[in-house]
Amino acid sequence: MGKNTYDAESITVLEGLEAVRKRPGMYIGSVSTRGLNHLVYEILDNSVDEHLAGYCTEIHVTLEADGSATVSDNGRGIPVGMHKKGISAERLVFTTLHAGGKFDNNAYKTSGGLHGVGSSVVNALSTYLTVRVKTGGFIYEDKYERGNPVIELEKGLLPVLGKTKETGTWVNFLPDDTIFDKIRFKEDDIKNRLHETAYLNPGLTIFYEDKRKEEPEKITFHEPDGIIGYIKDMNKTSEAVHDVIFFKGKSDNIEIEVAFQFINEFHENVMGFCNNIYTLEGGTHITGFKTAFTNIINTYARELGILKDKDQNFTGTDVRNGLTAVVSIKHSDPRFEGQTKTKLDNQDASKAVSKVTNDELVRYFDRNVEILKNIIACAEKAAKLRKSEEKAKTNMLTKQKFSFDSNGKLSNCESKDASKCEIFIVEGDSAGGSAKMARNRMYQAILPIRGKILNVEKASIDKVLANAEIKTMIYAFGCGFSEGYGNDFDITKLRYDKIIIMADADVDGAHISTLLLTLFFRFMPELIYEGHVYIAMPPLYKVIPSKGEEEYLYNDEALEKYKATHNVSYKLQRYKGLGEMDPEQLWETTLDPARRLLKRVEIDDAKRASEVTELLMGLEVPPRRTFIYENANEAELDV
Ligand code: TTJ
Repeated sequence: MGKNTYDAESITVLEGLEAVRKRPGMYIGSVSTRGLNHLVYEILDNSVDEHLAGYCTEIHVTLEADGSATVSDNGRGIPVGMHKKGISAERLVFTTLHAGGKFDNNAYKTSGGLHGVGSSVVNALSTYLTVRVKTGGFIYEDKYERGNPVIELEKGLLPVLGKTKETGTWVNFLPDDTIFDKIRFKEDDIKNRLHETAYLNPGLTIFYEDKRKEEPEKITFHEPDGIIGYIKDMNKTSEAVHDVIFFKGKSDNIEIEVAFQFINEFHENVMGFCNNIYTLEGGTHITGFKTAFTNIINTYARELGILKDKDQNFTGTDVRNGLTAVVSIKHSDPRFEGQTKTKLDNQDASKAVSKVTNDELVRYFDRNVEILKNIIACAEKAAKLRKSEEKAKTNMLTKQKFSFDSNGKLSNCESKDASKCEIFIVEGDSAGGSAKMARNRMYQAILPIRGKILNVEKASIDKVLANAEIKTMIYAFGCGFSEGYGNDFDITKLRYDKIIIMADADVDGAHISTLLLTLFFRFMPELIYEGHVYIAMPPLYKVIPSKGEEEYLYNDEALEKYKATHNVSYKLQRYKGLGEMDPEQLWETTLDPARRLLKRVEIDDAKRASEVTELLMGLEVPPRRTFIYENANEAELDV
């Protein structure tokens, strides 16, 4: 008996999945909670694809009491029959990288970014995974452990559990705790994702259940109004300028749907989707929409005499002032590029979206001139503000020189190699002084910022920008700043790989971090998207035992653990602030890359970022604190 083909096939399969286990980050982005949640989305996307193909109306997503997750649908069921070379089609789906598209001729198969990498990746990263398929009158079952099938097939057929008249697919899996930092799914992200999926698929109902809770939580996500409902929901606490406007159309075989609404606020939120994939970095569909929108508004503004001959056109940012929009397209062959592979790259999408937007909006605005005038008024307000800000910027640039040492604040590092340099933004002059003495001068720059800055927190952003310390900071980074993604901001000029906020673990510290993060979100979002912003986590305690080593403890959990595991008397020193540490202690605990604890500020997507910005910029204090603390908890550990 030679090597049969089945064996040969399984060997390549296992080699493939072994690669996934070796470098999970390459397949799911990271092994943080974010990567963990991606496992659910990865499986979910298959059911959504079945819905898009027209065969599935209900999906259940359950976070099970044992920590596993189950996704099931009422679609046709993954084919269980024999595929090529004696392997069941279902097994190929779960054991071959990128097997997804081979079995369905679904035109909307997703293929972007972290999505669509295949159920086999989930399988490889799961302690166990069980599949049940209802099809052709029977229920079949298959099981895997760490990606390996554990059931031996008889004549290539899956075991039958029973009979049924229904069809569908059911998948239950437990993420592997030797791969992921933590294996507790984060329900808020999952709920948001399910809700978003429901908005994008108005014919779909998603039943969510969290059985990990004592009292299981159940939510049904069904949004028959689709993206119109999405816009309404996002704007529900704002003052709307008009009812949500919706249009759709098809051009060049690309389906386009747009919903938008202006609100009386000074910011924009334009979200793009391609085949239901959220495109954080935008791309051609968004460009097409924006280009058409800017042209239309300027053309009408001139026709209506709102812009006179001598007036300049409104800028794109002007015409989107107060705009909330969702641009959702379906493309048969989407390509994604960019830092996080979330930027749509298909050139035809730009033209198609532009054309449909132009045709449909002209038709709409011709019939609704009053609404059009109100929308143009939003652009006028923005243009006015922009002109005054431009003046402020030029003043700022000409009035003061920004050599780093001009105000004696920044102690820059010696190295010019940005990939190795870090800048610590330190709350308070005394901690700043210690940090300057303690630092590694070669690679660590220190910029002290005084608490006094808090006074400008509620001020308008141009006042914030006029603040000398903030200016020093922006110039130290070297990238300039801009409102909106892209524009004047040039991340390639960034002088530091890590921007580390170092503030006390008290309310004032939280405030200063808040202000800085707000500033970054609004003017330098790429710093956050590209993972350059960190929060230093100084220790809360130092324990000095009667015998044995002294230890720094970074949170109350660690203290509890220490108490539980050490049976000696000890002195407990509690740090109230960074200022209490001498330079040596500061180095040991907070500056030394080998020993410190940093949390990376990570934002799941621009939507969340803009919500956060609103939260942060708003005047209510309580929700803001929640953000800081929550964010600190979920942030990634830098090692
Ligand atoms: C493919 O074309 C033939 C009929 O069935 C189609 C199919 O595979 N449908 C399908 C797959 N529905 N649901 C899935 C699916 C569901 C989950 C939860 C997980 C996976 C990997 C696939």
